[in-house]
Amino acid sequence: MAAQTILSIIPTLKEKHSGAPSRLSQEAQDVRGRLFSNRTLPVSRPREKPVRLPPDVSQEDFETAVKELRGSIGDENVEVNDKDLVDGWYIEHPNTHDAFHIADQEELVSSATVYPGSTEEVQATVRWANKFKIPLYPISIGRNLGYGGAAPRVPGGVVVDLGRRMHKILSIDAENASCVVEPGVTYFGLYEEIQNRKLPLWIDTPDLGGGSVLGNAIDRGVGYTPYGDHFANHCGMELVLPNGEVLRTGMGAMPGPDGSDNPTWQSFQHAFGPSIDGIFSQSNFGIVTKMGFHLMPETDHQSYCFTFPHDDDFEQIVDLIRPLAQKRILGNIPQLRHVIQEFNVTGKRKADFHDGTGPMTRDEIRAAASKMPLGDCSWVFYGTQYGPPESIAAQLEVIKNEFAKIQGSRFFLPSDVPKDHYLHDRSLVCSGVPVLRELEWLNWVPNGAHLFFSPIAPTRGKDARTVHDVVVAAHKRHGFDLFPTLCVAGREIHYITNIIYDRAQPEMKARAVRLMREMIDECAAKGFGEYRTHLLFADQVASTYNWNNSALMRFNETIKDVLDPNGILAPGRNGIWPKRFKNKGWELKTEDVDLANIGPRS
Ligand code: EUG
Repeated sequence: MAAQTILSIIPTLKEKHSGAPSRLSQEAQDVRGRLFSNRTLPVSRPREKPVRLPPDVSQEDFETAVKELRGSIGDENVEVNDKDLVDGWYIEHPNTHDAFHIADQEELVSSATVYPGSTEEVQATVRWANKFKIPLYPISIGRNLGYGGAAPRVPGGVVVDLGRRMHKILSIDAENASCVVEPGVTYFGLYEEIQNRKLPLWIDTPDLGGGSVLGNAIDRGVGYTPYGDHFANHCGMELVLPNGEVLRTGMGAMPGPDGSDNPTWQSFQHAFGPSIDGIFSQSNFGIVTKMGFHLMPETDHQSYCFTFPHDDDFEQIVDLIRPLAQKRILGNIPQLRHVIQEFNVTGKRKADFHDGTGPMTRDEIRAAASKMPLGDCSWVFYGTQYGPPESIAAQLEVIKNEFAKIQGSRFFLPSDVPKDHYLHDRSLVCSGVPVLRELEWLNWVPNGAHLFFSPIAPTRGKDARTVHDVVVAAHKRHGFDLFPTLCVAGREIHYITNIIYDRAQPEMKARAVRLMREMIDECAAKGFGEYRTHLLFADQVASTYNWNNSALMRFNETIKDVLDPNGILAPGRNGIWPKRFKNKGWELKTEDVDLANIGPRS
């Protein structure tokens, strides 16, 4: 047992931009207690290696550079990363490395963290990086967990923690139903502000509410109200280019009268000329400092779930969802989960259901499920309908009639399940209330960490089956429990599987890497690619999008080298390497299952 610390008070949103809202203080404390009691690792260990310097920068030049940056944006706003690394947990998370390290904890670390306080200070930081040829890695909050967290792709890069000092909600326009935020505004923060102002607006939150609204959108994350496509619902950006110039996109490119912001900036995304916003998502072409979003007017809603008895109902479920989603009878992007997830949203451990290290057997899953509120089943569909009650009732009739085609399916409302059942949290998330519930997954194994595999499949039973079969076989080969969550739209599925591993077990981490590498290649061989990935798998995923001699990557690299000739901005992000780094041994491909010594191989 690891009982080694006097636990600190968890910061609230009032105390810290990345804190937990006070309405969730008790829940945060409980979940942290469960996570820490399932931890065998010490809080931190003495560093074995010295400060990781940026590539090709001497100790002396690094010190000169740090001194100069301190002079320009303030001593307290540049921190050298020389202290012990603390993984912490979701609310008290690091900005120095990936809390859920999949390589060695000390491998993917920054040399320093910078805290700019304004767009001008971001510009100053970018100009400084160009002068000293130091790679930057911007984060908003640093909670891109499962995809790399706060870690820079190039060890020794300087993390630009935008959120610490840039976390203002710049505006909320109740009539236009929109807002403009800085990088450090979390879903929690935006939600609480709207409640405080008593505005009849919803935000759209992902499953966990601590992420950056801006950061998640530029990584093209999703949520679960009708406004769930976060990038699609953005409207206008301000960003700093790698040469230090500031640019506004959309209508924001036209000045408003008398030096004001353009009055239609949050009204129309596309404006005039090429639509360039997209190239600043999942890229390393600019640092977004402000971003507008559309907000949904609040409405009545009803969450519910259906269970389906057999694993083999899978194709039929997918085929029944397709027309319902295309016709927009389904109100949001529903989630289809395997029943095994009923266990890990309770905070229980694998050890509560299974002896030994291998995956739970189907019989064990069945036995445990039969004692749970939804009973023995295979697939659980979580949906939500929106609008006036009469219209919700009519929609639900259509949906029930469709799913009744699967023998043994059952329908549940929140009132049918106990107060602590996950359906109640689903109902919150699907009406834009950010929560922490999904953190419970991490209790599955000691020192729980996670990694997402996120392929896109067409919404067609046989195609979804193809992806599912690859994933099932690969998990079996590598001895991992399989936790599929399918976010099903009318034409495509974000097939998300969450690989849960023990951070204290290098052997298990190595297996997770192999599992990822194999799933990426096997899916690609059948034509299925990921929508997003952990930064250490980005090269491999990017290389699967190689139609016509990698025309897409060549185009991206062309843009990169024009915008960022010194290669200072997030080299390697999403597999895009500037010429200074390209083909010098930084890329990590299928054969790179050993993630020690990331960087040029001697
Ligand atoms: C989830 C969904 C995602 C993602 C990561 C996690 C859901 C987990 C649809 O995208 O990228 C329960």
